[in-house]
Amino acid sequence: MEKNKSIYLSIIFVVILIAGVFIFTNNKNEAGDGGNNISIINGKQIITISAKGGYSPRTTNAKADIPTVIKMETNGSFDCSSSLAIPSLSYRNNLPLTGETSIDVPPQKAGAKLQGICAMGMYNFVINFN
Ligand SMILES: [Cu+2]
Repeated sequence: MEKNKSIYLSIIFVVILIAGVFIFTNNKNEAGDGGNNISIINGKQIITISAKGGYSPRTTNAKADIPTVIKMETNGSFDCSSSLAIPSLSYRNNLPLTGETSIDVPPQKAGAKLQGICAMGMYNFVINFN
């Protein structure tokens, strides 16, 4: 009986640990969401997204109906997130290992959604226009 109890406690411990890691990782991904990565300069909307071991922020809520530039920032990005495709813009490019790459985006309609994805399809980001 004592043995069953310790197995039971071990299982609870592991479940709490996994839940903790999951919550922590989610919080990290949400950081920067909500328009912090957007600035408007001379009537142009600049959306900054970093590419290194994935994309950050994963979700951006942007304005519809204005000219937009996506500024991809890389910084020693040796992983495949530097190999970027944005299918709905027919965009495909190998970003420099370190640097900034501007991608011109025509004004998007409200409700439009742009998805960026790495060459192998394991990392992605989404920009929602509203
Ligand atoms: Cu990839």
